[in-house]
Amino acid sequence: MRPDGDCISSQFALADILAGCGAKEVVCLNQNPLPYLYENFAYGSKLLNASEFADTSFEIVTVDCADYKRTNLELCARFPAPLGCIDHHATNDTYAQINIIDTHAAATAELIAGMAFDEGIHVSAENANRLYMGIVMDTRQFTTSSVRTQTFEIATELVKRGADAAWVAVELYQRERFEKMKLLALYLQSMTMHLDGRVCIGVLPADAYTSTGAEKADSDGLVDYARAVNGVEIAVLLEALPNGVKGSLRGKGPQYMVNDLAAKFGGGGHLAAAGFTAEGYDLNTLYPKMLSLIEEHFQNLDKLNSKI
Ligand SMILES: [Mn+2]
Repeated sequence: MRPDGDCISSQFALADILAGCGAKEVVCLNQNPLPYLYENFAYGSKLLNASEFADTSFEIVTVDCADYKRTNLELCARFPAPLGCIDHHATNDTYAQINIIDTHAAATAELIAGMAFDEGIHVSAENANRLYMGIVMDTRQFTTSSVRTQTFEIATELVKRGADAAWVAVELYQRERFEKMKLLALYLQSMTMHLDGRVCIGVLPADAYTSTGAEKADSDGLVDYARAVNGVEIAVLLEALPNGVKGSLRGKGPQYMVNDLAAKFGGGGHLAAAGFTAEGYDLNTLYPKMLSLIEEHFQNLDKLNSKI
């Protein structure tokens, strides 16, 4: 569902690795279309719609997916016992027969690259580019708290094997659609400071996509602009959906545990980056609720800190 760069890179890299190891046929499945930003990384294997895939002679391996239901409900029904799961989300509930979960990995691509290196599996220059892209995306160019020494070691190894850091940067950061910039302008306009400047919230109204011509995936990363403001500790993007609100949360560090806030609306994610979809809300009802939950969250965090 709504695959990000790490997901796409992990899918196509693993498909390439498995094909190289002798798998008869490997296909990649998603229920949403491929974001255009990653189209130059998504080749070599077929990309099919998860809701239509019914060939049960295949085994399912998920990547970068904490919750099996996010692949596609029809797929889950047809393949109730997935063979494998490779992931780095703390909220992964190990739903597969073989679960390879490393919550310290900065990206699933980092985990897959490390596994390939450990096993002495050939990593082509194309695959090195892919895996490098996944790491760059999930670490926001090596700037997240999830970055560790292994992240750099694995990235170095990928560059040695042919990953082109400058090419990947142009692909990811210098090909924005103008419509996305207009969506960003809407978000920036809406940004409002709260709680003595510790919180910045911005919203995208229901007509944000039709008025700008942007795509759904174009909202990825907008919330980082709210977090970029000096003094902001928690940043929020609230996006109106036909029957609810999609929220993205960012903390200025893992100590903000924004996944706890996302969990209040049935979501989850990482300590510094989390999201949710709250059904039955609109922007007018969710906004004040989110603000009071964050206020309460700060009080709890302050209590926690004073105990230490
Ligand atoms: Mn990831």
